Amino acid sequence: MGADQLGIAIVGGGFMATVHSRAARAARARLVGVASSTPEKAATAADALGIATAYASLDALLDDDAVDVVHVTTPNALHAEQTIAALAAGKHVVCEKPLATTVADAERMVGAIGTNIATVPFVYRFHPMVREARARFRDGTAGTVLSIHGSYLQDWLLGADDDNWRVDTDQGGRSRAFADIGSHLVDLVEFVSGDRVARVATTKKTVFADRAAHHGITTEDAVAVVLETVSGAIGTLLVSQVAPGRKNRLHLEIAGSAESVAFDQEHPETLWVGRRGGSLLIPRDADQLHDDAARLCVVPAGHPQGYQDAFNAFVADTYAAIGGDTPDGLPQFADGLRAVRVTDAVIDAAESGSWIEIEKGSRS
Ligand code: SOE
Repeated sequence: MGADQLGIAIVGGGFMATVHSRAARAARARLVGVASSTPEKAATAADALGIATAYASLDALLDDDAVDVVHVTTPNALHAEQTIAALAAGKHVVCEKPLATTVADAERMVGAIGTNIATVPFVYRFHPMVREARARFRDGTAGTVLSIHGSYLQDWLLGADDDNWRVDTDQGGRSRAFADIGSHLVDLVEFVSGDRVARVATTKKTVFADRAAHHGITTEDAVAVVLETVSGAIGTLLVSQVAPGRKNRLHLEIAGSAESVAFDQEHPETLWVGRRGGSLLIPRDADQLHDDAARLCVVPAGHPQGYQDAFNAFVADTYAAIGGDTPDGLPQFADGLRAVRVTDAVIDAAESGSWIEIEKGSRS
């Protein structure tokens, strides 16, 4: 079934619903309808997204045979129930990250997949220069992984008046900054390096216990992680949503025994490659890239690609998988579960003050 035969429905009406709808349209799929927390909010979202049908409920959406794929873009605590219902109704699912607020819920979601396609938008994997970085570790050019240094910094929650459902444990889960954006970072660490986080030690900070609408907040504004990988590499991650001037600055540098690679999501058109005998900045020029990176170049070098292009590529690969293809690097529910496991360990490590082991590593 080609993407142009797929009927798409979206659950939720916020910023991410808009991003998902643009990507579905770019894939030439049919946007059939929207459901939200109330019929009125569904109608507002349908109008804003230019989609014909506003469903009275999720059940009404799932009863619609015209819907083949459900994009779940609601608050984290709703993902498990809504996704499992959609899978049970025979729908394919794209569920926003974090996949769930607990490992148990994420495991239930993985268990409910059956023969459906179920993906999670770790979309930074779809920047071509991320694929180039990954290719240099996969083919041995960069050597073995020695150290990892990553950060993901934002400032949209810098003020006490800044508020969002994510700060609320009941809607977002026990972790906020790491679950929300650290999940992207740790996914990218493992995706690019080909290594896996074995154990973590953490410290975290909640700057505002009281915000405009939420009080007694315990979820973290910032979190610092020391990690060791299964292969024995070491690393540090800093994740903060209270870093003035940083809007969506995901930065990852991995040192291999032959080359370092560094990627900055706010400047995705180049990849820094560091060598003892001199370093270079590789441009996003399909002719100079590994095949898996070149395939994601949709405009020539010098015409910058960005976040929505990466999202579009993720959705296009999801729909291709529904059509029977096996696109390389597609983040599926198992990857979403992985990120939830690491997030859980990060918070456990902060609360215990001890290293938390996720899996056996060469140093543990
Ligand atoms: C807010 O932190 C947010 O929209 C995240 O939820 C997204 O996953 C990230 O890509 C951009 O920032």
